[in-house]
Amino acid sequence: MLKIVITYGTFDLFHVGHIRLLKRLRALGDQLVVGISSDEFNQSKGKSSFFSYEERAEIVNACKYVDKVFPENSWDQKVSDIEKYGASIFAMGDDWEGKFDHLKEFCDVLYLARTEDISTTDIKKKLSKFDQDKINDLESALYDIMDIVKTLTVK
Ligand code: C2G
Repeated sequence: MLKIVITYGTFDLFHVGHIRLLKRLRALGDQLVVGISSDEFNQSKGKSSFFSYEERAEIVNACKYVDKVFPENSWDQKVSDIEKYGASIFAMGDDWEGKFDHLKEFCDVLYLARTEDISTTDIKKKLSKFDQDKINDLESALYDIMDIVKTLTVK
C-alpha cells in the first residue's frame, strides 16, 4: 500500500525553504501530493503572489520530490483531498504548528521545522530595497548635476 503524503502552500518565488520541506516530506512516504494555493485563495489569505497559480503549480510540479499538484481553493477542502488522494500523512512547516490538528481524525499530522532566514516576504523586501538603492543613487547624481548647473549659471 503506497504511503501518500499531502501538503499545501503558495510556493511563490520558489526557494530553498520550499525545496528542503518538500524533500523531507517526500522522504516520509512513497508519494507527495501538493495543494497549490489559487490566486483567489491567496487573496483570502491576504497574500498576493508574484507568480500566477499556473506558474507556481508548474514550478512545484517540476520538483523531483513532488508527484502531483492540485489547486487549493479553500481552507475546507483538506479532508476531501486526504480521502481523494488516499493520504496517510498531512504535514506542513511548523509555522502552522497545531493549526491542522483536527485532521488527526483522518491521517497522521506532522509539522516540520521551517528553514531559517528565508521567506518569500524577505525576498520581496530585499528586491524592493535594491530598487530603492538605485533611486537613491540617481537622486544624489541629480543633485550633483544641479550643483554644477548652478555654478555654471552664476552671473
Ligand atoms: N516553509 C518552510 N521554510 C521556509 C518557508 C516556508 O518550511 N523558510 C514551508 C511552510 O511552512 C509551508 C510551505 O513551506 O509548509 C509553503 O509555504 P508558503 O508558500 O508560505 O505557504 P503558506 O502561505 O504557509 O500556505 O492551507 C495551508 C496554506 O496554503 C499554507
